[in-house]
Parts: sequence; structure tokens; C-alpha cells
Amino acid sequence: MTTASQQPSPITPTKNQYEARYAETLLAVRQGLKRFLSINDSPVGFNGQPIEGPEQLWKAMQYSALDAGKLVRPVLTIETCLACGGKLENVLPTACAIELVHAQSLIHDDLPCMDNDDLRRGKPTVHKAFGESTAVLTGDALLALAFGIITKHTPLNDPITAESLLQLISDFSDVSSIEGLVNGQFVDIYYENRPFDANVLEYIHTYKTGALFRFSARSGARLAGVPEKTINTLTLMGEKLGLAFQIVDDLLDIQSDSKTMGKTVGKDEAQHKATYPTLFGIETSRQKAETLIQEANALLDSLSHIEPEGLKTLAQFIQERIH
Ligand code: GRG
Repeated sequence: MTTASQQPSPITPTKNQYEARYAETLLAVRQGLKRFLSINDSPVGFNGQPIEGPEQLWKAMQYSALDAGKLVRPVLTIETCLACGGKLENVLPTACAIELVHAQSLIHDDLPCMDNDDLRRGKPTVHKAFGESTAVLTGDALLALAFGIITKHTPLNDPITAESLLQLISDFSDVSSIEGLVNGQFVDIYYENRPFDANVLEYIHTYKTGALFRFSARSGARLAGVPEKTINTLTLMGEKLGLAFQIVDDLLDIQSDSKTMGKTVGKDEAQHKATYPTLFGIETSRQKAETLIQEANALLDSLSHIEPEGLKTLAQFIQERIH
């Protein structure tokens, strides 16, 4: 029997409405990325005439970051902001910037000197399509552009202050460098063909994948202007979602196929990578991912002033995804 207190409030959106919102969020991110990656894609020389050459760089940037990704990180950023009562226009530049750093990390991860992959998102990797030096420079350009998009396009109005934006940029720098993707990737490569334990595995995944998820949730909350304690709780939630995402990724690398995933599968084993299934087996890894999702949901439930359904829908997608 449903009691009065269990009745959904008339202003609480239903699950279907959150799914509709998810589609709108994806569209907003796609449009935002397209806009930010078209800023200077018809370059002219100093004489005012179109100049041949640099447009290849823009083509490679657009090739790597438009259309094909799942956009999980920007959606997490936006859903966290909306869950906290924030506005889409305030969070969209940061959400797009995060996707650009993610795209950069995939380009560099695929390079011959790293994971050496030919296939990404169902098409040739950037170095295969455009050449190695262009791939390196495309990654460089995306990384620096990401910071500029935040500073140039985030509206400085209530609740965003110059101080909160500086803090956000400082956090972004941490996760994009040696408190995140770079040290995570470094240790991942270091332990190829070396014995590893759970401590090493947790380090790699917490930084290589967890850090950007952590920042996605953290920045979304910060841009909604919620108190620091709420920001910290949502940061932890983001980290748990990131770890769950990576464990599912490790499982899909064993259990799925290249056509479904749009990238080469079975590489972790071939390259003797440190992964959850290698250390714990498939069933325990699946349970660990499930526990992390439950913990993320519990953190959401601990916050009484947010609207968690959009984030819970995303958490469910992360657990159940098949590509
Ligand atoms: C950021 C400066 C800087 C350097 C990057 C190469 C590198 C250093 C880090 C590699 C990080 C990496 C590739 C982590 C793997 C994370 C992961 C599970 C990627 C797959 O993400 P999806 O499934 O991909 O969200 P789509 O294609 O959907 O966007």
C-alpha cells in the first residue's frame, strides 16, 4: 500500500522524464562540442587569405571529439549540476571541456608508443587517419583548448564566483596531470608485464579513469553553488562511478567483441595489463562494480537537498552498459 509520504511529489519528475532529459543533455553536449570545435576551423593567413594546412588540425580535432563517444563524463557533469539545482548554461562549457580532455587521452592512449591501437569508436584511430605527428598535436590542442573553453565561456554570475571558477580550474589541472590521467596512465604502462597487486590496481584505476569522473561530478556540483560538504560527497560519488565504469570496461574487454565496442577487445590480456578480472576473476569483479554503484547511490541518498534520479539513471547505465 502506498502511504501519503511515499507519493511522489507533483513537482518530482518521473524516471521517463529523466530519460527524456538525458536525450536533451546529450544533444546539448553534442551541439556545444560542435560549436567549440568550429571556433577557428577556417583559418586565414596574416594577409587575410585562407591558408591551407591548419584546417587539417581542426579536422583531426573534430574527427576525434565529435559524434561517436558515449559522453558519459559530460553527462555526469551536467546531471550533477542539475541535481543540485544548477543551470545547464553554467555547466555546459565545463562539461564539453571534460570531453575534450577525455578525447585527448584516447588519442594519446592509442598512439604506437602507448597502447598502439588502430580502432577507436568504430573508426581508424587519429594517428591511423591523420598520421602520428598530427595525432600528438591534436591531443595537445584539445588539452589546452579545454581550459580556454572554461575560462572564456563560463558565465560569471550567481552562483559562480571568480574564486569558485579558479578552484574548478585548479582541480581540472590536477586531474589532467599528475593527480589523475597522466600518473594513472604512467603506472598502467609501468606495470605491463610486472607483477601487480590490488593496491597497484586501485591506484591505476582511481587515477586513470576515476579522476576524470571525480572531477566531472565535483565541477558540476561546484557550478551549482552548493556547500563544500555537498561538493565533497558528490566528488566521492563520481569517483565510485568512475571505478565501476573501469571495472565494467575491463569485463567488456574480455566478454564483448570489437564490433560492439568500436575498439579492439582482448588487449588487456595480450598486453599483460593490470585489470580487475585478472586479479579477482569475472564474478568478483562484477560484484565489485555492483557494490560501487550501490555505494554511489547511497551517497546520493545521504543528500537531502538534491534531486538524485538523473544521476541514478546514469549509474544504472554505467553498470548495465554493453559497449
Ligand atoms: C590528459 C594530459 C593528459 C594525458 C593523458 C593517455 C593518457 C594520458 C591517459 C589514458 C587514459 C585512458 C585512456 C583511460 C581509459 C579510460 C576509459 C575506460 C576509456 C573509455 O571511455 P569511454 O568508454 O569511451 O567513455 P567513449 O569512446 O565512449 O568516449
